[in-house]
This record gives sequence, structure tokens and C-alpha cells, in this order.
Amino acid sequence: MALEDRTAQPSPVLVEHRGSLTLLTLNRPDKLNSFNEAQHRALKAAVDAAAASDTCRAIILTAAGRGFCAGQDLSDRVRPEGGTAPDLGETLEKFYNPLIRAIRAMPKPVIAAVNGVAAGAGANLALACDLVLAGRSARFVQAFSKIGLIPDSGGTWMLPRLVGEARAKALTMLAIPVPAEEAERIGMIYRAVNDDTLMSEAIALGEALAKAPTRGLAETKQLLQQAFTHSFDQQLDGERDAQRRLGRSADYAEGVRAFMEKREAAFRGQ
Ligand code: T3D
Repeated sequence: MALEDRTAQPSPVLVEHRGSLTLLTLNRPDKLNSFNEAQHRALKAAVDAAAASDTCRAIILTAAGRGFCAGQDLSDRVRPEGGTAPDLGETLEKFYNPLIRAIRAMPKPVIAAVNGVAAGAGANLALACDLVLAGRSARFVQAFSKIGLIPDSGGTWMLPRLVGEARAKALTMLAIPVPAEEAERIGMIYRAVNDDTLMSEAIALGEALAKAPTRGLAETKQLLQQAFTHSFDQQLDGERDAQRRLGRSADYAEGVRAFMEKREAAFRGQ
């Protein structure tokens, strides 16, 4: 009989496939799912696998326990007075930036189901997702200023665009916690929902998106993201090119046929 390995660590990220929907669950609940290297590596590998998968057509990112993610695990950052300072730029270069870039480049929709507090890089990880649902007890905290850092993981780019520069400066400089309902009201997230229906609503949304014309959603996502830095003319050109590509897709042909035949379209993500 095989002996149980009592030293085995639980996986820091759980991956579940429900048909074309992939659920990724941060799984360090006793640390409020804050990031250490193992969680970074596991999440990036799972995100890359979802991006490359032909089966996966939508992703939900959520977390175990009472929190979504408290950002960097600060217990990995404690040093004695006079000790050598860590190179935080290296951590961003190696872990946080590739993760955020992968989510923004993901050619399928990513839903964040924020089940509790999202702080520091954890807040900005959620905001990098395409649709953010949050339980009413969740809150978003740009905690960085409390430890002398800047809002990373895309926070300085995303926040002023979502909530305006004035509010972004207040939320970041004062580290004001934003409850889920307030986050919805100011346009920071898509919707606040009851805690006990968060996962069922996220899954319903994910299943609907997983049946949608995936290539069209991917082109929509990229065009909307580029809109912040492109001119109107560049955007018109981008729309022309995307529409040209999509006009040749199987899902477009199916969508038009289904409309004419007054039936539900059966999109295959192709
Ligand atoms: O370092 C680099 O590589 C650069 C990249 C940086 C990215 C970043 O994310 S920097 C920002 C890091 N995060 C924070 O500063 C957030 C720190 N945490 C908090 O502000 C609060 O804990 C929360 C707002 C997240 C939650 O508050 P609350 O009152 O609900 O819970 P709590 O009691 O403060 O925390 C519960 C436990 O989790 C507690 O441990 P204990 O006392 O039960 O043993 C607390 O120490 C621990 N915890 C919370 N956040 C972290 C953490 N432990 C390690 N790292 C954390 N980030």
C-alpha cells in the first residue's frame, strides 16, 4: 500500500474544466490567497494553458476562503534593518507583468468572481479581467501606499480609465477600501451580486460566454482595450480589419444562417 505523503502541499491554484468553461481558483486561503512564487507559477501556467486550449472558450478566476487575493505575500518581504533590499522591479518583470499581459491578451473572455477582499496586486489582478463580478461583502483596496509602493499590475493605467483621475488618485494615495456596490456604482467593476449567488451567477455568465462566437469576442476585447491609446482613425481601421477577418469565420456564417432560420445559433468558436 502506498504511503500518504504528509509533506505534499495543496496546489496553490485549482483548475476545473466544465465543458468549454475553465474555472481557476486561487488556493492559499490561510494567506488570503496572497502571491508567493508557487502561486505565481501555477496561475501563469493555468492561464497559458487556457489561452492555448481549443476546448476552453471562457475563464472564471476566483479564490478559496474569505478573500480573493491580498496581493504580494508580505511575509516573503520581511528583512532585518539594514538587510539587502529586494529588487521589486524584478518580481514585476518576472511574475506580475507577464500574468496581467496574459489576461489582457487572452483571446477569450476572463471573468473575475471576487469572493472577498481584493488588495494590492490582488485588486488590480481582478480589474485586469474582462468582466468583474463581486460578492457584496467584497472590497477593493489599493493598499500599496500603506507600504510605500505604487499601484502595480496595471493599476496606474486601469484605475484612471475606469473611475477617472481624481478618484483614482484618492483611492490609491489614501488606500480607501471600495465596497463592491460602490465599485459597481463608480464603474470600477461590472456588477455586485449577493455573496451566496456569486459563483452561480459567474458560472451562468461564463457558460453563456463559452457558447458565444469566441473569435468575435476576442476581437471586441482587443479593440476596446486599444481604444484608450488609439486615435479614432486607427480604431476605424482596426474595426475594418477585424470585421474582414470575422466575415470569413464559421461562426459568422452560422450566426447569419441561424438568424434567417429563426433558431438559436450553435457557435463553435471558429
Ligand atoms: O513585493 C513585490 O514583489 C512587489 C509587488 C507588490 C504587489 C503588491 O500586492 S504590494 C501590496 C501587498 N498587499 C498589501 O499590502 C495588503 C496587506 N493586507 C491588508 O491590507 C489587509 O490584510 C487586507 C485589506 C487584505 C484584509 O484586511 P482584513 O482586516 O480583512 O484581514 P487581516 O486581519 O488584515 O488579514 C488576515 C490575515 O491575512 C492576517 O494574518 P493573521 O494575523 O491572521 O495571521 C494578515 O497578516 C494576513 N495577510 C493579509 N494580507 C497579507 C497577509 N499576509 C501576507 N501578505 C499579505 N499581503
